[in-house]
Order: sequence, then C-alpha cells, then structure tokens
Amino acid sequence: MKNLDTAIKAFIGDVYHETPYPVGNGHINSTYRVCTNNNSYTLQKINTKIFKDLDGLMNNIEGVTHHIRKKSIELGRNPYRSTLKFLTANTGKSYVVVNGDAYRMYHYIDDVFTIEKMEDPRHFYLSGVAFGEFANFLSDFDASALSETIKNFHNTASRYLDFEKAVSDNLSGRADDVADEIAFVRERKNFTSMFVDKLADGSLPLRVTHNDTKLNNVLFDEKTQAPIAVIDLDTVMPGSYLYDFGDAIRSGATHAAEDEQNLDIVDFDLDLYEAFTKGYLEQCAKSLTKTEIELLPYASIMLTFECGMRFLTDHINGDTYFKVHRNGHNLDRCRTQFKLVAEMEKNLDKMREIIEKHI
Ligand code: ADP
Ligand code: GN1
Ligand code: MG
Repeated sequence: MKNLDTAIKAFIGDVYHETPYPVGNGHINSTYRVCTNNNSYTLQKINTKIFKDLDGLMNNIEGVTHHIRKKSIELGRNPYRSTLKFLTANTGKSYVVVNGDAYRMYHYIDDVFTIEKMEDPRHFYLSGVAFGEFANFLSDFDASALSETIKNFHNTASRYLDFEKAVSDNLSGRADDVADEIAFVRERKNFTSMFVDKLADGSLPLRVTHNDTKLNNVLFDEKTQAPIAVIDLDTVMPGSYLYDFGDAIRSGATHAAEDEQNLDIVDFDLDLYEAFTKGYLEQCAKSLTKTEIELLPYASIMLTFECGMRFLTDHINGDTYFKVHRNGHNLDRCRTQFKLVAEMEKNLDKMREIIEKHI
C-alpha cells in the first residue's frame, strides 16, 4: 500500500484519498480505483516484465487517446467518457516508478460496467460496434508513430516457435502431462503462418489495431447500456483487423468463462458470433479489402488457437507470464480455448455465410 500511496501523491499531490481497492480481472497489470472527495481515478501498476519500454508504451497510448478524443468531440460526444484521460505526474511524465514498480493514473469513468462472461447477445453486438468504430477512428492514425510494445505479439508462427521451445526446455517438468494438448497444437502447425505470410508479402494490409479486444475491455454505460469507451490500450500497435475481430469472438462468442473447468459447458455460439459480426461490419466493412474479407472466417480460429497455445506455453514454462490464481489455471484456460477451436473448425462454412450476409 505504501508504494501505491507514493505513486498517487506523485499524480494528485497530498489530497485526501480513500484506500485504493482492486478492480477488474486482467491477466497482466494490476488495476485499482482511487476515490478522493471530488474525483475518482484508476491507478494501474504496469507489468514491466512485459512492457519494458515505458516511454514508448505511454507515448502510444497518449497519441491514440488524443486522436480518439478529437474524433469524439467532432461527433458531439463527451470527451471524458469516450476514452482514457491520463494524469501527468510531478516528474512531467505520465507514469512514475516507485521502488522499481511503474504506475500510471487516469480518470475513472463513473457509472459503467464491463462484462466478464457473455449473457446477452445485444451486449456482444454493441461491443462489435465499439471495436468496429475503434478501427475507423484509428484508420487515419500514423502507424509509424507507434512503438511495437511487444514484438511479434500476434505473430502466430513465432508463438508456435515459443511453444516448441517451452516443450523442449520443459522448465516445469509438466510437458509429459499435456501430451494431448501438445499434439493438438502440432497438428495445426502449418495453419500458424496463414496470416503472417500474407502480411509479409503485402497482400494483407497492416492496420492500427487494439490487439486485445477482450470483452472486458469495453466500458458500457450503466444507464443507456451503450458502449462508451474501448480501454486497455497497451497493445495498440500496427496489426491486422483479423486480430481484433478474431480475439473478440474468442472471448465473447461463448457462454463459458475463459477458465471454465467443465468443458461440457464450453460452447461456441453462432448467434453470438453473428451478433458481434453484424456490429463490427456495420462500422468497418466498407474499409475491408478482398483479402481481409476472405480470411475473416479464419480469424477467430487463429486467435483462439494462438491464445490457447500461449496459455499452454506458459503452463509448461511454469506460469511466468499470465497471472494465475490456482494450480493448473493456465492449463484450464488452454483447454477452453482448444475446445472452442475444435468447435469453430466444424463451423467454418457457417461463419463464412454469416460474414457474407453482413458484408
Ligand atoms: P488489464 O490490463 O488488467 O486488463 P484494464 O485496463 O483492462 O487492465 O482494466 C481492468 C478493469 O478495470 C477493466 O476491465 C474495467 O472493469 C476497469 N477499468 C479500467 N479502467 C477504467 C476506467 N477508466 N473507468 C472505469 N473502469 C475502468
Ligand atoms: C491478456 O491483460 P489482459 O487480461 O486484457 C493478454 C492478451 C490475452 C488475454 C487472455 C499483454 O490480456 O493477449 O489475449 O490476456 N495481454 C497481454 O485473456 O499479453
Ligand atoms: Mg483488460
């Protein structure tokens, strides 16, 4: 708590504040809400093992939020509720380092909710609208101004190499217990280069994308139920629309939690798939190229497979990347993802039909 208090003081001075309390369920950073007599803030401890270039990271986020704020004002929206607004610390920077830990602070957006597990298709449709609009807002953002905060983030072929290294190093000694999951990944080795090859030869355009379009990264207004802001902007980088579409489907087109242990209830729901697809394509279909449209049905398979492979890699490495809250947590997460991949593979034609219907 002492470090948190020192960080808070660096941003708001010696103002009375209640004890910060944790919010959210992110796997990487630690997020707290801080209330003073007049204001409410989000304090975030940045995972510096993962985000090493803090200046590059915050520069990206400030550039992107500035751009989105400008567009929101042009549309007559409340700029304080449309995107994150960061505070500047007494060091002149938008982050502070306290005893080796890095913190940033921004305004808490009041009267909002986030969704951890999908219940209502309408919310998923609206999150499609939010991410489709996010793509539009950033379509004229200069990608060369962005640092690559995590190299090869959605390079599935390079993630496959990380996985093979984990298996051969077997640091945790767990590789022998996950032979079925390892075989599942290896059977799909050739698939891993489908998008990256096309990005490399230029047939798939590079876009400014969010790269972590998880359901709980959209804030919804409690009163109107409308999606108001896309948050968690650490991974905004040059990427592909296929990543954002695919990762959103991964986290929202199922009724099960990402770490559900009962695989019988892990379903891939085509109605939810259609709800998101409709919202997303209403916003950005017009800017998609022919190649993007052709590859879109594969996007959720690729991103779900990649995420499951990353969970498995971390399980074999001994849980060094994602936060875990129980033994085998990463393996449970891996298994839900692979169950979804298998279901999605069976429904490829149906996904293609839905995309064609809404394009
Ligand atoms: P993580 O990287 O840990 O996922 P996020 O930036 O997504 O961190 O924040 C975690 C959670 O905290 C969100 O899902 C949301 O519930 C809540 N949250 C974060 N920022 C705000 C904000 N400005 N206003 C309201 N809630 C927020
Ligand atoms: C992490 O931070 P969070 O929980 O929004 C991860 C994503 C994964 C996701 C899986 C920087 O996102 O790539 O898809 O977990 N973020 C990073 O739930 O690795
Ligand atoms: Mg998040």
